[in-house]
Amino acid sequence: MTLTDNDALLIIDLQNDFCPGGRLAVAGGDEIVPLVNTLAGRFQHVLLTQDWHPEQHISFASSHAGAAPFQTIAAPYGGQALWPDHCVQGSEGAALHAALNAPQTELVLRKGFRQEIDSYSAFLENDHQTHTGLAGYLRERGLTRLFLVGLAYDFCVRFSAIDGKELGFETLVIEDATRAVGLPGSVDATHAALASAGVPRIASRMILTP
Ligand code: VGL
Ligand code: ZN
Repeated sequence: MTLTDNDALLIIDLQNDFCPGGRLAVAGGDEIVPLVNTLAGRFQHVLLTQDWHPEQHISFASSHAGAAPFQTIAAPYGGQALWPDHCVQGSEGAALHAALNAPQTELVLRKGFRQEIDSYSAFLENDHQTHTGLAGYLRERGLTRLFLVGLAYDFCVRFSAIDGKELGFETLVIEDATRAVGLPGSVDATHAALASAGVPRIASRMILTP
């Protein structure tokens, strides 16, 4: 696959709290870092996101009396899964994985910073109305095709990819450069949702082999 100046690698939430030892650890989350670094070296444009929550965020189970992580509550904007406290603004858990090496990264987009709205997607918060600004940025920069990697496949990668596609960007997921949270059924649901949205899952070798 030939990459052009209109292509961007979008690295989703490769942060300590989503890696082993973190507060919302994704199995093998850290394993993808070397591959992400290699991929980043092939792209002319690299962007990344950081999950970036205030204390007492709506998505934290600890913010809701009697609630436990991985339960779903009714938020004003619809169902919201609850998580352990994670990616608190400025904390070590919210920092990018120390081995992530993509110094040419042009944009760091933080999301989920509103107390009352979570944001899995890099484009639209969980109310599906509040924009993060990423679509406007990409359009102004002429970046038309996005390759997604990072964490977690079945949440932030999933919703970012589908919103990107729906907002008019050609969007692909490099599946071996992701890892999943893996709640019951979440990986299969993600495969199906990406397929019906027209987001291909590709292997990193399609980028890395000439
Ligand atoms: C994520 C759950 C909560 C993710 C973020 O990055 O996939 N998952 N916050
Ligand atoms: Zn989060």
